[in-house]
Amino acid sequence: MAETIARERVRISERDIEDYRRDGVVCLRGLFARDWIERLRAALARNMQKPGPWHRSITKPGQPGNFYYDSMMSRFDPEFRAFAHESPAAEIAGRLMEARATRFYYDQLFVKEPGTLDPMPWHQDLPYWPFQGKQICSIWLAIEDVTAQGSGVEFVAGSHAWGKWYLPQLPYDDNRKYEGLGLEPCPDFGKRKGEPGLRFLTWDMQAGDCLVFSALTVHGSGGNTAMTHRRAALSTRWLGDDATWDPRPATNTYYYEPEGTGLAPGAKAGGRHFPEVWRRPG
Ligand SMILES: O=C(O)CCC(=O)C(=O)O
Repeated sequence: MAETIARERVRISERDIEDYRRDGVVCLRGLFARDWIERLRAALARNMQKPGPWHRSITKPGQPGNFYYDSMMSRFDPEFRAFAHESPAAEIAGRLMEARATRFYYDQLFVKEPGTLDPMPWHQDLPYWPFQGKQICSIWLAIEDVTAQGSGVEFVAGSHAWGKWYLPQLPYDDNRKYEGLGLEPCPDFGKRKGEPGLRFLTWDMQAGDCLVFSALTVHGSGGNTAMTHRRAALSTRWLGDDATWDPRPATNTYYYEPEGTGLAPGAKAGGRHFPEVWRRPG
C-alpha cells in the first residue's frame, strides 16, 4: 500500500523508467509542487545577492548577459537543504535509477540571463566526480520556463551506454588540471546533428518540469538568445546502490577539504556528506 501511494505521488511510469534506461535521460512534467518553485526562486535570489564560495560568473566582462552558477548551496542555505531532503527529488532519482535507496550528493544552480551567449560545452558529469557507479544521476529542475532558444539542455540519447568517458571541459578557464588524464576530448556534438546513429533530445519545459539524466549522458546547452526571461535551473545530484568513492586526480574532492569524506577508495557512498534520503518501501 505504501508503495502504491509513493508511486502515485511521484507518478513515474514503467515507460519513463524504460526511456531513462535506453536514452540515459527523461523529461518528467509537473512532479514538483508550485510551492517548491516559489521557495527555490526566493532562495536563488538570495544566493545571487550573496553567492557561495564556489560560485562562478562565466560570462566575461563586456559580453552580453550572465551565465552564473553556484555549487553546494544546501550546505549554506536551509531552503536548498530542505529541497534535497524533503522534495520528491530523492524518490524520483531512486525510481528512475531502479535503486533500493538514494543518497544526496550535491546541488548546483545554472542561470543564464536573457542575451547570454555562453554555451555549456558538451560533456558528461561523471569524469568530474570522485565516484564510480551506474546508479548516479542528476535532476535538473526548471525554476523558470525553458525553450531550446532559451538555452534548454540538449542530450545525446544513449551516450551513457557507449562505455566512453570524455575529458572534462569547464566553461571557464580552469581546464589545465584535466591535462594528462588520458581521456579523449568530448566532440562538439552540436556540429554532428543529422549524423546517422546520433539522436538528440531536448524539451521545452515549464517551471516545475525536470530532466533526470545519468552521470554519463553527454549533454550541453546553448546561449539564452530567446531574450524573454532568465533561464534558471537547480541540478541535484544523486547516488544509488552501486556508487563507490573514487577520488581520481582532478575530480571535485575540494568540496570536502580539509577533513575529507572519511571514505576509503572503493568504499560505498555514505557518511555525513552523502546522507540517505529515500529508501524503497517494503
Ligand atoms: O544548465 C546547463 O546549461 C548545464 C547543466 C549541466 O551541465 C548539469 O546539470 O549537469
